[in-house]
Amino acid sequence: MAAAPSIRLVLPTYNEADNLERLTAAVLESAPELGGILIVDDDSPDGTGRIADRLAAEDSRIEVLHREAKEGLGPAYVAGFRRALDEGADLIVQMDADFSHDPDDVPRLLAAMSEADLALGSRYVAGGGVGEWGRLRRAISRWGSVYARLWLGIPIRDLTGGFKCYRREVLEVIRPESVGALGYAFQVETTYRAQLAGFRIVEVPIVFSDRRVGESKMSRSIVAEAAFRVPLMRLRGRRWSRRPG
Ligand SMILES: Nc1nc2c(ncn2[C@@H]2O[C@H](COP(=O)(O)OP(=O)(O)OP(=O)(O)O)[C@@H](O)[C@H]2O)c(=O)[nH]1
Ligand SMILES: [Mg+2]
Repeated sequence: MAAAPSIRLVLPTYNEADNLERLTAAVLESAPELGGILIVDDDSPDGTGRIADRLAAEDSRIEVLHREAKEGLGPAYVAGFRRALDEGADLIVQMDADFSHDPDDVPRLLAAMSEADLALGSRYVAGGGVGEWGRLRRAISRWGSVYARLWLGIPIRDLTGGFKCYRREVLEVIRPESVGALGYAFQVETTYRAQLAGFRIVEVPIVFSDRRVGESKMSRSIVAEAAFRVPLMRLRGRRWSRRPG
């Protein structure tokens, strides 16, 4: 029998003190096949990092990567992916720590990996959706994905989501450390590179809920970054067009 793949969850946190403990417990319960959770905390002022240390001391499946300052989601993921790869992970899951991504959806995302190299939790395929978001937030997300899809000419419906599972080879080929984006554009570019490199991408319907506790970190600059980076991705995309070796 083949050995079970080693699966790690990378969980970026910034001021998630009221969510983190419940979230790690819920994920470990719903997806016991997870080999470990790597919390990547950017020195959250609300003490999330200390909570993470306590959780790690209590449960050997939990580990913490402390970073010195808030640098944005992209760099936090890059650091987390690097650590997960160095530790030999075969599958690397990423999700938000604010319960917008349902811990009970993790097993479905993992199941999709039997026929995919990259599985995306998707709000914009049949069966997916968003919860009680305001009209503006809804429109930005929806039209952001359409905007990116039209520029990039790829069939993915939800390009900006942050609930994903990568096969390690994908991260080795697309080199997220060279993406540079901080916000949603990071999600778009990693998926775009994977598509151009010929990897199999599957969208798994999810319902995304608004964060229940904690403050929103969505900002105008993150949306603007995505708007200007997407056309640049298209221009530079050719170099990623190769099939994985
Ligand atoms: N390490 C780290 N984590 C971050 C940073 N920015 C956001 N996060 C975390 O990344 C995940 C997604 O960020 P959110 O702030 O929920 O972004 P969003 O879902 O677009 O917006 P809101 O839910 O409205 O705040 C959450 O777990 C955050 O705590 C950052 O700069 N560094
Ligand atoms: Mg959120």
